[in-house]
Amino acid sequence: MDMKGKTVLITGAGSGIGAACALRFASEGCRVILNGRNAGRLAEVEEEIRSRFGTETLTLRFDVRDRKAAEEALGSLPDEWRAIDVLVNNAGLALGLDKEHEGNLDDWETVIDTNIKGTLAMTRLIVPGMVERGRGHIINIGSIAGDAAYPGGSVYCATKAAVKALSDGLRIDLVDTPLRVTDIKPGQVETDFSMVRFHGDAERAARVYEGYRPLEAADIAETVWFAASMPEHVQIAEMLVLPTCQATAGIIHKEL
Ligand code: NDP
Ligand code: 8X3
Repeated sequence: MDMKGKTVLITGAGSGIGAACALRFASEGCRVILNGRNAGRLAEVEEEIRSRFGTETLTLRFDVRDRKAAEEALGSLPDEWRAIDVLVNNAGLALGLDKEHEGNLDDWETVIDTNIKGTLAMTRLIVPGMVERGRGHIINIGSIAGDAAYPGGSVYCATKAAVKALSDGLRIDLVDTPLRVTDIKPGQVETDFSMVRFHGDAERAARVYEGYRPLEAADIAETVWFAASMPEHVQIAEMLVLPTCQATAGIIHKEL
């Protein structure tokens, strides 16, 4: 479908998959609303979009866990930015790789609040407008982690299983509308994800991607773009996207 001039809101757009999605949509003439918490990183993405593509962007800096802040930020949108066509619920994280009976409850609360409640709040705030306008696409960034638990991943995996359930449920609830719902489920993508997961331990984070070629953020952005740009009668419900050397969350062929 013709995406030129469409308005796309991407959460967690200051880095990784979110930033790559922002660039991909902007490269096709979409107007992108960038969300995240880190003003500096968002400004860099905004600048790159302006200099490379010259398309319009707008930054809404808020924490997706803060419902009130999200509501206020969306309420502050100028009229010409209000009709959001595509919502990419991308903001998310894992913290730690601990056994379920040993991990840090505060970290887990952050993960649950961001990945599940943040996604849900954004959906609740933006989808009613899409329904009123009779058009819109919600693209949630799930994970292979949502398909099956792996050692030390139980809470993160549970949140991504929840993203799948929220996506499936929303698709059911919107079945009598022209809206589309997609769950993109990446395997290993080299981003800041592991640095965040391991609380800034760069060596441990780098080891995650050693000995094989992981996906790049741009690979996932391509699949997000694909889903968004398909003809209106085509709904990509779900896409599991892995590096060629990955078979399951735990089975990755590495040459170390
Ligand atoms: P990054 O850490 O690069 O990106 C995560 C982004 O989310 C950051 O820009 C961060 O920005 C933002 N974010 C985190 N918490 C919040 C919050 N509370 N409010 C607003 N923004 C927030 O990692 P990825 O790009 O890899 O992760 C993007 C998504 O992809 C996540 O949902 C992740 O679970 C998922 N994913 C990643 C995979 C991988 O292997 N990398 C595989 C499968 C799924 P800031 O901190 O500045 O707010
Ligand atoms: C991120 C991929 O396998 O580390 O969702 O959980 S994994």
